[in-house]
Amino acid sequence: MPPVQYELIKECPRTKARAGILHTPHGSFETPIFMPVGTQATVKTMTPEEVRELGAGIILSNTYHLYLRPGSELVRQAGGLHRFMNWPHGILTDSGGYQVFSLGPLRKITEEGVQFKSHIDGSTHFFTPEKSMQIQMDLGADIAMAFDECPPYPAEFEYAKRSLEMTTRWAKRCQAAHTREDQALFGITQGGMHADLRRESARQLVDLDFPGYGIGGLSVGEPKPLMYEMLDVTVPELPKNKARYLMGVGSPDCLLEGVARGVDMFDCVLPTRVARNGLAFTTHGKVVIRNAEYARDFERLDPECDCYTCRNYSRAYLRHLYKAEEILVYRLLTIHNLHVLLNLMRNIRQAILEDRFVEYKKAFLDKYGQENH
Ligand code: PRF
Ligand code: ZN
Repeated sequence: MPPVQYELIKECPRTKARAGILHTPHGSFETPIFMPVGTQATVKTMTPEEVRELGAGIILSNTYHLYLRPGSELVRQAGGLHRFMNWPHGILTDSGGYQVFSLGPLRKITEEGVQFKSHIDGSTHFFTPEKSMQIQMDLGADIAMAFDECPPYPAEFEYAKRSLEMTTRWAKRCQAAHTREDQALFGITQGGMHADLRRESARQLVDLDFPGYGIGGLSVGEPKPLMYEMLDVTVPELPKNKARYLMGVGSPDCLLEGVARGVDMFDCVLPTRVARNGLAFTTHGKVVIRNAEYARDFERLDPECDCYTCRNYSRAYLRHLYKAEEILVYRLLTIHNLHVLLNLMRNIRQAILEDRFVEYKKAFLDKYGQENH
């Protein structure tokens, strides 16, 4: 039995949305699920207890960052990532592929792997599928991700085709190198913005029989309708009894649209990153707390939210903290944004279970408003 199992509980009769449970060595988590991002073995500004209290079951961390600092060997010596960071629940590590490709001119891709320069000290490193597996086995997350290439947007058909074929060969090398029995290895589908290539990639990876599938290469600058189209052609290729994870996507509208297309797992730096730029997601859209209009606004951040921040602080106070660069504001906005997304996922799941997902989605989006990026 693979260490991570997806259990399907209920399907929406009118969309591809589904409610399930993801069983891992560090607990079972209700899906659809949002995974807060803890790139450097910390969800920025939060203690693990606070993250847990907000309802998170599984978080994401990064091979690339932890390899460079403090080093995966050190994390292994500390007893693995769970113990090192004091998070005894689920962890998924991304493979480093995407982070390395995001370095742009600092990297060079060949069949063997990717050479890149550290963003910290400029030193040269080489990642291969085998190396990514070794690092992720050292980190010891519940779920490791295959080492993939995420083509830039837009990518020509020929480039995207060669890239997805290499990603499949890399996926096989990852499987051969991955030997940790208490860790699951998920494959990642690619294919650029080409429907045929998306299907081809998914079929090739399904043949390799991974215990779960990441859907990569989306939310890389394309218009949202195009991303939804790619999901529409990818997900039906994936097996029903395995988890599907849309990588790097986490705005409220994309979560709803992704769930409607059969996605079970999401991660995104958005809620934690924008919090540090003074931005809050609310049920009525985004609030830019630094704006002058909130200077004397003694209303709560979101009167419909029951998070710690909204129960206790006014917009005027949060704006004051932000203008004064007081670090408490980053924590307060992170608490709120994570609560909004985690609560959204709970509400989505309940709506699926009660056969009212379509109505819930429409009501949420009508109120939240449309976003185009
Ligand atoms: N591959 C990997 N990680 C990712 C992506 C990908 O394509 C994306 C794309 N949105 C985010 N994170 N390995
Ligand atoms: Zn709130």
